[in-house]
Amino acid sequence: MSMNEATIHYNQARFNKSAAKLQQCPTDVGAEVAFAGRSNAGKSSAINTLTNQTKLARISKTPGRTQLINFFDLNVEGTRIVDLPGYGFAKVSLEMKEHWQRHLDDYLQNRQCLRGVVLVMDIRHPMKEFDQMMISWCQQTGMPLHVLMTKADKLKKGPAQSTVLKLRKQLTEILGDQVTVQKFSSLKKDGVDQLQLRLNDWLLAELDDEAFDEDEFDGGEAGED
Ligand SMILES: Nc1nc2c(ncn2[C@@H]2O[C@H](COP(=O)(O)OP(=O)(O)O)[C@@H](O)[C@H]2O)c(=O)[nH]1
Ligand SMILES: [Mg+2]
Repeated sequence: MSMNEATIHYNQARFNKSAAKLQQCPTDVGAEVAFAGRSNAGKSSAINTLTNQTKLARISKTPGRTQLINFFDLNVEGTRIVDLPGYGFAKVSLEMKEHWQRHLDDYLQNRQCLRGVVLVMDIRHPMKEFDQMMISWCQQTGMPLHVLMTKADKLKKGPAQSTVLKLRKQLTEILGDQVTVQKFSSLKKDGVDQLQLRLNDWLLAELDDEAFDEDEFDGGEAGED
């Protein structure tokens, strides 16, 4: 057990702010995890289910905010979850799409406190173009990736499980242990514990490391001299 007693209570997540560009994001310190996914994949529902709140995603759905990056603070200081803008809405202009893409790129390329990406896919429609784009980006940057195959309640247990196993195998071949894949259902609240454990790993890792370093220092272990 680590010395660090911090526990994240996801149900205490609170809206912090929306950002239209990188300079408007909260100060780039601490640790955050970003949720990405195609429009309608089930991202907002997943965030609601994770936090056991209905208000959070409503905030992200407020007109004008759907194309912004929305930040939610967690109870452990400096930890956040981030709702990235949905992708694939047909009704916006090409110009808007390009603006959005630059904005998202900017965030992904520059955000130092980003610890991992949760990529939300509809289990019935995995690996669309946007998903492949996010996966290549994670591969190029070494960013840890957790794939949430949601709406699992729409498939029978056997097919749902085999879809997960197949994608896990495929992605592990490319990304090794940088990637994890799970099934999820917001409707059935299935997979919440597994998601929380993955997020805890990312969000608390650094805090644990700091506690660990301190332990070693206090322990006065012999240095190499
Ligand atoms: N059956 C089922 N429907 C879901 C699930 N998650 C989301 N949905 C539905 O899928 C639609 C899109 O969900 P939403 O969370 O708004 O997707 P977003 O655009 O990715 O944020 C809505 O009608 C949801 O009710 C799920 O786990 N099971
Ligand atoms: Mg949404």
